[in-house]
Amino acid sequence: MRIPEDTLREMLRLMYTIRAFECRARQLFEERRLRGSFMGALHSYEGEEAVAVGACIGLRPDDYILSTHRGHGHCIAKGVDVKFMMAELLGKETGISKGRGGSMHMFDPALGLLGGNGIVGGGIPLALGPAFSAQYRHTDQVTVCFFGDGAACQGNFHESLNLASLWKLPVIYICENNQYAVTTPVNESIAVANVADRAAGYGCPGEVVDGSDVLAVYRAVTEAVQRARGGAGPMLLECKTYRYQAHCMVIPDRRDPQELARWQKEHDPIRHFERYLLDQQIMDEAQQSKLNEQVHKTVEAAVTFAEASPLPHPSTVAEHLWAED
Ligand SMILES: Cc1ncc(C[n+]2csc(CCOP(=O)(O)OP(=O)(O)O)c2C)c(N)n1
Ligand SMILES: [Mg+2]
Repeated sequence: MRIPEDTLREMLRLMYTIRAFECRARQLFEERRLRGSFMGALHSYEGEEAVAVGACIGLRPDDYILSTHRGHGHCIAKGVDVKFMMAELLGKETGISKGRGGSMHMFDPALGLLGGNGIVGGGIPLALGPAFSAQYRHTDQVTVCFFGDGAACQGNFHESLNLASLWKLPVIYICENNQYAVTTPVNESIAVANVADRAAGYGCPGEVVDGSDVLAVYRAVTEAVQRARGGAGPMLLECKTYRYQAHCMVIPDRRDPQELARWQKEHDPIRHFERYLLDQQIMDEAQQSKLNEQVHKTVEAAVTFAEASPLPHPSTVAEHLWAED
């Protein structure tokens, strides 16, 4: 599969953007927490960038995604402007969810982003809806449903995969196996070696993918999307990955620091892809650092935009609660 060079450069730009956004969001959280101006919890996607980017870069704007509590990477990869995301984090009227949602509830139907979810596994049954709708309307839109290894242990995972497979719904299930659910390691919660192995129980294909390799994710998702668009039904992809930060900003990290250091040294998705682009002479080091600099400027401009934006006016508290708004 030949990937155009512009697409490869865009993949790097998106991964840089996710990392820079997450890093800046953490700083803001730390600075602003006591003033109460940061909305809700914050779960960093640093380390997992290749999954969102590899999965979303080949999707069409009218394809749907369902995100999670750790969802900023999904939103950026699906095309949301970081200034509207930053404004959402600060609860501002200009935020992507008009300041009502915060980190876990970013939503933009125009981009096919059907929302994050504070309920672990909450997006898994919801994905059946847009997938059924696309099948019923005879469009060839697909739905990509992201969830974690912890979410894969919820009962609704089993019910949903069974139904999706039975009805051949166009869903691509992407399990982001970052090895932990808060502090519980996967080998203490999942009986089989791979979440993808469970696909056999639903009569659909399952595949383990290197989640630190954006091209591997892209190839696997492209194949799954082609299948789903062609009416062959769902597929379960398990992307093995690792998060670089604690579960969230208020829970101490109990993982082995050496394990984290090993993942960062051997599997960093950005370093890995930068090296590939250099080796293939698609970008040189100067172009990479210029791109990274531009991304940091964009994220900084997003902070300025968010800080300058107004809070929602109290008189609008009842607005945007229902679909007709
Ligand atoms: C139904 C439900 N149970 C528990 C929680 C608390 N909780 C928030 S995140 C999380 C762990 C989720 O792990 P995983 O699905 O692997 O996602 P990760 O955080 O690793 O990305 C838990 C238990 C919740 N939000 N919702
Ligand atoms: Mg996890």
